Amino acid sequence: MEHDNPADTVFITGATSGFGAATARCFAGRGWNVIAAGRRADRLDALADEVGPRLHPLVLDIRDRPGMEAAVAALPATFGRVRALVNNAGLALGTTPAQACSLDDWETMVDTNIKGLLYATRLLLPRLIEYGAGAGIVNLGSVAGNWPYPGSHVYGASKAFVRQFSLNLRCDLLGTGVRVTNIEPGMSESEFSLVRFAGDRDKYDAVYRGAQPLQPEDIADTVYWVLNQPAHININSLEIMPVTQAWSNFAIRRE
Ligand code: NDP
Ligand code: 8X3
Repeated sequence: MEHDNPADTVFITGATSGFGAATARCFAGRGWNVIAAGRRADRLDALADEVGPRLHPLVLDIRDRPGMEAAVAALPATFGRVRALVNNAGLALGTTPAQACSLDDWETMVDTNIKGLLYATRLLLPRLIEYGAGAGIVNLGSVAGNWPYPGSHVYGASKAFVRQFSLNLRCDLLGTGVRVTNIEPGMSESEFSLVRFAGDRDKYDAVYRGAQPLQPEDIADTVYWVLNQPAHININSLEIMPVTQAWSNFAIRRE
């Protein structure tokens, strides 16, 4: 049972590639208005050309709090009735062990995955609450927020923050009708691994070689499904892996 309303708007962060771009196409293709946010203006322009006037490109850096405040305050009226926020923008930088990796990279992950997500959430909550029943926030967590692995340190911890923040938000939003979901994907094929390995194509290929990773469209369809459940249903969290991925044994250091 779906509740599409042509006047409904979804605000998607990180819409220039991967999950975000696929989600923008998915919602626009089903009649929603889409605010597509990200830093790369050329990508957003191309998406706007492809999708048409249903898509409002919004060039922004989610780490820039004053810029975020100004952008949300200046949303055009036709895109102002926001029913859904997809907090998707995020990144992992490297898999170097904690004791050797860059403090700048840690700060970038915290500023993007945690603080940027907080800015978008807090700034859009009044509009979502005004919409009421049927509104929702979908956060892009990760299996890395649930399970440890070497080199995940701040990235995984930032996603654990997103998971707990999602659950805590539900408590505060009780009675507003606004739903909150944390989607926790496993290995997915996107620019994520190019960003993580600083553009190293060999390392990117090695991540996916011989496996069948999730595709951005798989996650987009899941986001769409979550946000189009009947208004009385809240999907709290969804952990999704490709069939070709599973857990492994504990590591043991032996002398
Ligand atoms: P991509 O690298 O393809 O997309 C990341 C998006 O985030 C881009 O659109 C990028 O846009 C945007 N972004 C990054 N930093 C900023 C910023 N400071 N301001 C605004 N936008 C920003 O990766 P995915 O699509 O795979 O990842 C999307 C989300 O899903 C992330 O949160 C990621 O952690 C999570 N995830 C990914 C998994 C995977 O294996 N791929 C698995 C589990 C979770 P731009 O650079 O133009 O600003
Ligand atoms: C991305 C999935 O396993 O590379 O969040 O951390 S993983």
